[in-house]
Parts: sequence; C-alpha cells; structure tokens
Amino acid sequence: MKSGFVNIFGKPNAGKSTLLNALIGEKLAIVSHKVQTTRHRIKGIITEKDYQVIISDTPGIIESKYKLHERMMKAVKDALEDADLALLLVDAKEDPKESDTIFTELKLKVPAIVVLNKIDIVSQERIKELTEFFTGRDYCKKVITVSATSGINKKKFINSLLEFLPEGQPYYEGDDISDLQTKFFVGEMIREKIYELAQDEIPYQTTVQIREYKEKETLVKIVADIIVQRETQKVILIGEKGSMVKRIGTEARKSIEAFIGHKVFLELFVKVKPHWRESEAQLNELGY
Ligand SMILES: Nc1nc2c(ncn2[C@@H]2O[C@H](COP(=O)(O)OP(=O)(O)OP(=O)(O)O)[C@@H](O)[C@H]2O)c(=O)[nH]1
Ligand SMILES: [Mg+2]
Repeated sequence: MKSGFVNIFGKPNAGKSTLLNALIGEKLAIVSHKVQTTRHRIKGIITEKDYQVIISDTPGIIESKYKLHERMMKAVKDALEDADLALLLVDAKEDPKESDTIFTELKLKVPAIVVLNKIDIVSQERIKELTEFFTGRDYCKKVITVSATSGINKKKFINSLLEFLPEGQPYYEGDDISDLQTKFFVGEMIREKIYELAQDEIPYQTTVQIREYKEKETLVKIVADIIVQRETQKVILIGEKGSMVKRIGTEARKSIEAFIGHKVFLELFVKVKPHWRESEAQLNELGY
C-alpha cells in the first residue's frame, strides 16, 4: 500500500487548517480570519484499503519574535523533516512573490505541490497568472487549484498525491483520525473563540490550559484556565460582570459538545502569567 506524510506549509492565513479539515472531513484544526491561529503541528490520518495518508497542518511561517514563535517554527521544521510530500499553500488573493521566497528558503528535499487556495474569490485570469508563476519553479512538481471553503473533491485530491508517496506499511493502526488527545482539541476550541471574540493583540497574548477533564455519567466536566500576560488583558477577557468570558464559554461549549458528542459542563477562569510567551519552562508546561 501507499503510505506517507503529506505536510502543509504556507504563510499565516493561507487556509492550511481549513484545507486539513476539508480533507479529513472533521474539524481538527481551529480556523480564524486572524493570522497565526495555529501554533502546533496537527496530524489528520486518512486510512483506506490501499493507502494511508497522514496530512499535517502546521503554523504559518513567520519570523520569530518570541520564544512562542520559536516553538511554532520548530513545529514547521519537524514537519519539514519527516515529509514525503509538501503541499505549499498559497492564498490566491495575495502577492505570490512572498510565498515564493518562503518556499525557496525551505530548501525542500522532497517533492512539493503548490496548492492555490481561495480560488472562489479571484478571477479565472488571476488563477491562470498564478499557475504560470509557480509552474516551473524548482520546488514545484505541479500546481493544483482549490477552494478549501467551497468543498473539495477529497478522493480526487488524495489521488493526485498518491503518486508521490512511497509503498509501505501504515504508520497508524485502527480508525483514529488524529494522533492528538481530546484534551488538546478542547483547549484549541476555547482558543478559537478567543480569536473570534477578543480584539487586537489579546488572542496573541493568550493561551488555554485544561485543568480538569472528567467524564461523568451524564456529562463531561471541563475546567480550563485562559492565560494572559497582563492584568489589563484579564479585565477585558472577563468583561463587564463576566460577560466576555461567559460568551467565550458558551460558544466554546457548543463546539466541544459537537466534537465529543456529549453534553459538557465548562468552567473557565482567567489568569495572569506574565511573559508566558517568553519562558521556556512555562511554554513546556503549557504544551508548546
Ligand atoms: N474565501 C475563502 N476563504 C478561505 C478559503 N480557505 C480558507 N479561507 C479563510 O481564510 C482564513 C484563514 O484560514 P485558516 O485555515 O485559519 O488559515 P491558516 O493557513 O491555517 O492560518 P494560520 O493558522 O494563522 O497559519 C479563514 O477566515 C478561512 O475561512 C477559501 O478557499 N476561500
Ligand atoms: Mg491554521
């Protein structure tokens, strides 16, 4: 059988997480209109009779400003190392030169497919122009065009990857669709609502730590800390009479219930940990 790692790379906001979700058919990775949403490598596993494809979403490639960024770029580097095939995702609305520079600097040792995304919001002319731009680049074996939000023909997409994957044994047994635990996804779903509801810099200064995850008879009880860097951010995230954290909690609970298929009781606390993004010890403890 064909078996291998197909890892997605690209600038922040290109739609990497949206593409992973579309291919797996489950919401594994959180998505937002803000940049730098994804902070970890997230694997989705597709197992069929004659192939196993492990698709990885990665953080958008950026210059590191904080230790947190360094951890994010380490996730990208790890994914570069074990890839059998790279999917280089491009936002069709954006200037292709920036992506081209990034892809060249990756110095890929494996074949790569350039995937032009968001073709639903550009003209045919533009798609043609971009296809020509990337065709013939050293790193590019072929160009595929998609709209990750408008539905992808999964079978056709996966089939176009298989020719680049080696013959081998499956890496994962059973019918799991990811290697990560439910707890991770729960934290991410809370973080997604913060990206949706909090303004400006706050999402970037925030992380989530799950303190308790208990399966009871009728529901799952989850206690989580929303961690920020400053007292002022804590005040904003709590909101007037707790309105903000309540809204985050309600929205996140709905996503979590849909994901685990169980009723959930979710309790959120907002805590300050100054400079958590800069501390190796805290980043370790917070799962980065
Ligand atoms: N119109 C349109 N929007 C899209 C498409 N794919 C993704 N988006 C939107 O683009 C934004 C970014 O999507 P993400 O999947 O979070 O992007 P990402 O590459 O994972 O971003 P980071 O995690 O920050 O690196 C979201 O608002 C998506 O809804 C598409 O095909 N068409
Ligand atoms: Mg993402």
